[in-house]
Amino acid sequence: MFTSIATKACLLALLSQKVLSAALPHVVAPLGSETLDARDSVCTNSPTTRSCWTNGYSVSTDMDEKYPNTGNTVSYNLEITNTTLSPDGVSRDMLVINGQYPGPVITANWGDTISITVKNSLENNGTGIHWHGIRQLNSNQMDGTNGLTECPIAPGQTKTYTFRATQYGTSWYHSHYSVQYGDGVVGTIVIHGPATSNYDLDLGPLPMTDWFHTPFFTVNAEALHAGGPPTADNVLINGSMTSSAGGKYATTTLTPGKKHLLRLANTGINNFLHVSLDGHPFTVIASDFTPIVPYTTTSVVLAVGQRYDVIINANQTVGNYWLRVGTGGGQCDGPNANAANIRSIFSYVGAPSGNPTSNGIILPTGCYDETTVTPYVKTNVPSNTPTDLEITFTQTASQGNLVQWLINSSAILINWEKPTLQYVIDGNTSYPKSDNVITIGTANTWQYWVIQSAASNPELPHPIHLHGHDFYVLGQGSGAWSGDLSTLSLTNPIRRDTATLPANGFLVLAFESDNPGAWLMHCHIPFHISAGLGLQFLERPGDILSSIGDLSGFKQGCSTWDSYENSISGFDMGDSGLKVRQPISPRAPLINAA
Ligand SMILES: *[C@@H]1O[C@H](CO)[C@@H](O)[C@H](O)[C@H]1NC(C)=O
Ligand SMILES: *[C@@H]1O[C@H](CO)[C@@H](O)[C@H](O)[C@H]1NC(C)=O
Ligand SMILES: *[C@@H]1O[C@H](CO)[C@@H](O)[C@H](O)[C@H]1NC(C)=O
Ligand SMILES: *[C@@H]1O[C@H](CO)[C@@H](O)[C@H](O)[C@H]1NC(C)=O
Ligand SMILES: *[C@@H]1O[C@H](CO)[C@@H](O)[C@H](O)[C@H]1NC(C)=O
Ligand SMILES: *[C@@H]1O[C@H](CO)[C@@H](O)[C@H](O)[C@H]1NC(C)=O
Ligand SMILES: [Cu+2]
Repeated sequence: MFTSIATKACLLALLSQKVLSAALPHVVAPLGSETLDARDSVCTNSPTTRSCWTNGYSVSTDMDEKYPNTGNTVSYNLEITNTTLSPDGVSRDMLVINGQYPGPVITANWGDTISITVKNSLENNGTGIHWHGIRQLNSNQMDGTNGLTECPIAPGQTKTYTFRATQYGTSWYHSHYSVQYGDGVVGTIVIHGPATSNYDLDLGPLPMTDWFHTPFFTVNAEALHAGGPPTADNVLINGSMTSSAGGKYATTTLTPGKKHLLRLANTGINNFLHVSLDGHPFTVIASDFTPIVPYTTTSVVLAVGQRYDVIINANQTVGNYWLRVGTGGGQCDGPNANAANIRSIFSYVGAPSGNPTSNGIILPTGCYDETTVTPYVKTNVPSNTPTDLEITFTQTASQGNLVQWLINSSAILINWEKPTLQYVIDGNTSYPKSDNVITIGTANTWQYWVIQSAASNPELPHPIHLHGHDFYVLGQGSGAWSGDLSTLSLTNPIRRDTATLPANGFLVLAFESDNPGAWLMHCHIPFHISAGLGLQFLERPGDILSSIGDLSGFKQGCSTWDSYENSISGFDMGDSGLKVRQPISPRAPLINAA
């Protein structure tokens, strides 16, 4: 669609980008006063020219509109198995990828095609992998969302997910089969691309997650009937932590005098995570997949699903330094039994062995998003009135204190045997009410939503994640949104794939209908999506089949899943609570999402 640019001049890329932008209401600004090199005539990425990429692409490129065609395909095989591991010294049954936890880092270059074959070697669960934050442009059936874009992968079966890396930066992938990722089916994604600040070395991802010692299906089943969030046992940093049973601190090596890129990701369940490194401020250069104007801070906070790319300058005395991680504090995100002791070690080459003795800041607490986030590529969003999405909460004594989170009075509950794409194939628009389908018919228009959490709800924030798009955060605050359009932030608003709906507050979002598909939007806390806090945008159903092409994999997947599910008498979907209403039913709790 985009003419290839023979020259390597980024300036030409910028010009061509502006022409392309005319088709959409994007406003792509020229480079500002930042001391970057994107206008270099030879735009080759190097430690001193990280804003450049190659072949006319740079950090100034609007990746919603344009991305390189490398012609390369990177391939991975992921096998999901049931095993026993002890990430923090406490041994437990886990469901893991390729025998390791976390799973392998999926690494590609911006513009590559990624092809990942997932084999389900579990005995008693389906599976399906979602590639968090990946836009899946015209590849909705590769989104890995059981019950929307695919049937689960049955035991013994495989599915190959093929999609384009249209964005660059840091993300993660995880099972979208009920709450399975809480038992270990998680890994990280690195898409190499340009950056808004220079660095020498890429340390790769540092995934962090709150952690339970009890199998997560059990934790979730109890949470759905409990009076508040369960207490997590620990937080794992890069898959490791200490506990009274042993374990060890994860270690990351720093090279003296070098600037290091570190890719922080909250791959967790319930806890917000505040992160700092003793003696080393962070220069933050990306939030989720969005490059941002760099800012420097002593700590960052990540909601579940969020990522920050930060640069660490190893210019301190050669030695060992603590990375400190704290939670929201327990009032807003659920208690964590080891919250006061979460650390990992950053060790300079040449440092003596032994634990650090460094001093650091007292970490902030609370559950909120970073606010000093300004996208590097500027987009202005036209003003318009958002449609209400009302979040309410019920706990029903007659159903064993069943917890439900509802959107416009409906808790999402999907059918693994009949994903939304099947409705599209059938031309059937009679979606069950509890599928929470919102149809968006018109192409390439702005869609506006205000997610409003009722004043009577439990005082919990919700990290809201949208599949298939980065959204723009036009408003975010406590209490009821005033409805005053002049309060919205429309000039280069924060753009990302996960943002916090404050407790009893509001979140105003916008995105463009530029990607046909069934896209889930949901709270990323497994307990909450399991209790219903999700909906799906069925975006341009008339354009979906022509955009996604071959459906043989989808059909084959549903055929093997249906045989599997029907072969088990009284197949247990897990306790979504709604089991009380439908004891043996093909309707599954959509969990987790992400
Ligand atoms: C994992 O193994 C345990 C112990 O054999 C079994 O109870 C459980 O059902 C297995 N889980 C899955 C998802 O196959
Ligand atoms: C998945 O496996 C776990 C055990 O590992 C079990 O508790 C759960 O019920 C299974 N759920 C489904 C829906 O298959
Ligand atoms: C995380 O752990 C893996 C496996 O040990 C290691 O290769 C990687 O370098 C670690 N990442 C960081 C940022 O320390
Ligand atoms: C070390 O690097 C940080 C971050 O770039 C900078 O703020 C600080 O001034 C540097 N310190 C020294 C001693 O050079
Ligand atoms: C949700 O309910 C509100 C209040 O009744 C209504 O204004 C809004 O249109 C509904 N949203 C959708 C997507 O139907
Ligand atoms: C449409 O879907 C509904 C809900 O699954 C189903 O009951 C109905 O039979 C379907 N209609 C057609 C024509 O397939
Ligand atoms: Cu939530």
